[in-house]
Amino acid sequence: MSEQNFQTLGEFIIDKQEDFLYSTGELSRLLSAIRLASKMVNRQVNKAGIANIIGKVGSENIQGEEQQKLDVLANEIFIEALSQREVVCGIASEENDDYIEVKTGPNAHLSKYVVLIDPLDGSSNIDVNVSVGTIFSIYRRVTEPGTPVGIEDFLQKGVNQAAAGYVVYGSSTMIVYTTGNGVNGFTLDPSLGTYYLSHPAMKFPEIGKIYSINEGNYAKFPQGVKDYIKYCQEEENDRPYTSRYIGSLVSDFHRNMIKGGIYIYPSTSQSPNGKLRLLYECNPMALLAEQAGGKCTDGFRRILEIEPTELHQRVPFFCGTTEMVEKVEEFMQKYK
Ligand code: P6P
Repeated sequence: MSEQNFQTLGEFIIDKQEDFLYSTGELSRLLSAIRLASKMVNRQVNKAGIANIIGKVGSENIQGEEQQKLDVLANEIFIEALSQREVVCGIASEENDDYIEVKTGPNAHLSKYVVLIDPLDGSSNIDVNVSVGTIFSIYRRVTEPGTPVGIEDFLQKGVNQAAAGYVVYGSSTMIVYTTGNGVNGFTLDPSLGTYYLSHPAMKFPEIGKIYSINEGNYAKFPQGVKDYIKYCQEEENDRPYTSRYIGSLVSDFHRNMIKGGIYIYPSTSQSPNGKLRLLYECNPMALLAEQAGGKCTDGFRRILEIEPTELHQRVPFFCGTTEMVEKVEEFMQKYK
């Protein structure tokens, strides 16, 4: 089928607009702003190897991680694209210590949405040319429109998300997102700058045989995780499974959703809450996983039901094919 017969992301957003309760077109404009920003980041990611933006800016973010220039640039691009269109009243980012109240014009504070982003997840892979991604999470504000946005607008359970998704800057660039009616994937044609619907109604396969975890931390894992890793490696029934770990959550998740698999970033003896951040990594990926028929927990609790207490809080993360998540939970339960 020739390209012009595929639905574009812009057409899809408009077509699905009536799915949003009391649709005013605001969420559509928000998603369009994310689409634009993703193309601008994609352009920078694709030339990172040659432009002088590679390497470190010498500054650190709240996580104490050295900020790669592309991290900082991606953050600026998304914040600018979202703020200038007054489609959100507030933004929180992995790269910013506190949330941002959007005051670019007379209408921003009337917007009913806030966005939380990890503008360039997996950025340690940038200078070795491995895939990276952007993760976004969208909520309706809980404070009164017209009043200043507050922390309570961001500290919402993941189950309240209005939309969530990611951009994967890989062998091709894709946007994958949900507004609560399934998961759809769009691939960018860079020659046109147009995203086309390439992966409609994405679903985890019933069976998964890929496990993604940084086994270098094996000695620090909880016993239940150690037991599960050994289970994956046993020669029995459909095992051993395949170990695949890119070191980029978006890429590992994307592959596992297409092929079937589980991604685990558990607590360790050094980091009792693991590494991944609840609000702008775990919650959006958890909504996508559940919308695609998968499961996502912290080893015991549904991620989407966790009550947030801090903007940058971390949680252990088990996400993917339902039967694989339930199997590792069985091992975790033994040592509860
Ligand atoms: P480690 C990237 O920093 C990230 O947040 C995820 O994208 C990735 O899966 C994980 O951390 C990698 O962490 O400790 O295995 O290098």
